[in-house]
Amino acid sequence: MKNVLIIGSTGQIGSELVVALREHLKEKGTVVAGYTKRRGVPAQIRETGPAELVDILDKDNIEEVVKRYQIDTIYNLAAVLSATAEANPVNAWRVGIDGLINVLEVARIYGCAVFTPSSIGAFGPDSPKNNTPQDCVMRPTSIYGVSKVTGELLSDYYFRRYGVDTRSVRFPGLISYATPPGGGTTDYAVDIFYSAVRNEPFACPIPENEKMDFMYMPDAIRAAIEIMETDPTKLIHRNSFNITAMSFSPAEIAEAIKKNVPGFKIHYEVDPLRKAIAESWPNKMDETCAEKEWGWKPKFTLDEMVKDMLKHVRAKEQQE
Ligand code: AKB
Repeated sequence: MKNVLIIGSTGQIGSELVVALREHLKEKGTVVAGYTKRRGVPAQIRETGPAELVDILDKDNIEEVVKRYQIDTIYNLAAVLSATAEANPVNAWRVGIDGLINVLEVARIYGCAVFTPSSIGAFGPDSPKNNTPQDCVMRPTSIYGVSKVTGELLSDYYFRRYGVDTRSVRFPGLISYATPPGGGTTDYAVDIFYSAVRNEPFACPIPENEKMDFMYMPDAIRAAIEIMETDPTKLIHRNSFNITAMSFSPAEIAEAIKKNVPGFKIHYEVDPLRKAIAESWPNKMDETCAEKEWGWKPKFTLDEMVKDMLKHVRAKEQQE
């Protein structure tokens, strides 16, 4: 990995991955931040390296940037998250799949490696809920999940058929203070921190005891870098590896927050759409394939993540 293009560099994962990869590669490479007209590009990203307009639905545009910067690795982070995707399934499919095939075609022609994150959303109600295996029945019921499974299969197809070096992970709900997520089912686990530091009660859209997998962003960023740098001969799987760091329900994260913010209060205003999606996802995935094949190991536990999030969200709120 030397010259990297990050498509979707201003989103929840992208905005932190650009910074981490620029720091990781230093003068050994270039990290081009691909951004859209709609979102623009924050000063921090523009001032620390090249930034280019990249429309995932425009293959010629992707090709031109890849050629100009001699890109060898593409992080394809353009996605419409699960709850938002239900409002416009055709758009979610276009971004997730028409966009992905553009990226894969450019990668095939120019010999790039490609990382396209999958998600716990790739599983469905027929998948085992506990210790959900790496390889099992998927059959997701959300358009987000349908496009994630299709993306996994398409990425594996390009590897088998053309040798394109595609690799990825199934991310759990990601928790970060830097850039807010938008339209996900797991977003409550970010929003809850803003209520806690403002001393406001939190109205939770997910049922009290509904468990899902989660991960703190520093672990997620490390996973995205490590998997692309791992020795490919060790990989039995490619698209995509189960990875997780913690599994909790709204009641459990609320308890962990209460240890630090004793007066914190949560109540439940369940959103039927998010409830249905959450119920179709695993309680906890089994990540032993990622451990064995590329040494994956998360660092942050629930309590460590909660402490760190509270510290940073408090600091952010005080600045505003
Ligand atoms: C979502 O909730 O849609 C995402 C995900 C788990 O992929 N955060």
